[in-house]
Amino acid sequence: MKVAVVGATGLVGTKMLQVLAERNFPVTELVPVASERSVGKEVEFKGKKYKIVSMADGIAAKPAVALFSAGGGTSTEWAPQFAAAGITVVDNSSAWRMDPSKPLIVPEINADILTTNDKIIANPNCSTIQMVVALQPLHKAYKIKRVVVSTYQSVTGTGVKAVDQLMGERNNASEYPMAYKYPIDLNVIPQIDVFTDNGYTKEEMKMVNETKKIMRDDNIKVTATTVRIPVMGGHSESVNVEFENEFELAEVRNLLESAPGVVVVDDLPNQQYPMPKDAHEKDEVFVGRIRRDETQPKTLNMWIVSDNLRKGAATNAVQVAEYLVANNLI
Ligand code: 2RA
Repeated sequence: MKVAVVGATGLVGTKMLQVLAERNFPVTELVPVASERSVGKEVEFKGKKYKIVSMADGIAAKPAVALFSAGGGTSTEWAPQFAAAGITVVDNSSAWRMDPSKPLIVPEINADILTTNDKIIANPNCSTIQMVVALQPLHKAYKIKRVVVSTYQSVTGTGVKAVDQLMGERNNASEYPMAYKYPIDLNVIPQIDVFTDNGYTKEEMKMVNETKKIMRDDNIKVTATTVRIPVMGGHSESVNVEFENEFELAEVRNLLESAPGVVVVDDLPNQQYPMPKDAHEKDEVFVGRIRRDETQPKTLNMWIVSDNLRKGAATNAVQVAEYLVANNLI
């Protein structure tokens, strides 16, 4: 199968190439696509070098599927043109996520809604994906009323420039780019993306809105505070969940242990809990610190960590493509 990766030189695009190779996605020919300034450069895939081509040449190559991670503006302009040429797009930007005519997919949860008519499929925001993978089995069992989440997000979610800022600051480099308004090393920035009229950031509202769409339940209330921290391996989340129905902690643990894509790391005597440095380069969502919120009934606290470039972006997109292949949808 001919596969295009659009935005092939970015952090997520590079990870998409790595994940496609690792998971042995049936790529017969790779079409790496990037902005004009990268056209002609080469990327390596499974030991072979491929020349980066322009958007127009990417469409002309007629891949069966195109994995996009090139930003919202590029997706808004180009995803419909790929789709019009019969190419199925899995898009990692926020451009199509809340469009009611476009599916927003986490394969463990709602890939069953996909049909051959879906030519633009949205990949959710990284911090949403890891949270819903852990919430879904608990929602099925106890019905979620309300979620209060605070995030601790890796600089890799911003991109190469933010990694360069963090390392530049840490190494006292004479010059480095500023991805953020403030220093990030030895700091914590309680702002991810721009502010909206209600005082929340776009990242926070993504968690609110995308959760309802993916879990197909508009009654789930979510309130979020999203925070950037000087870390690279993955995003962490402190999640407080109130249910309609009573739960047993042992059963919660069992449900999470048997949930697809979830690994429970929760061994207090041995001080075992999920951390970004352990989640780095793993595809699963790690859950620990599972305990009752003792201040009110039917309420749980947990800690969720995942590699945001993998399950939060590239791996999820490749899993969507795998689902499309396995179900003859492309
Ligand atoms: C971030 N949510 O971490 C973004 C990446 N999609 O900033």
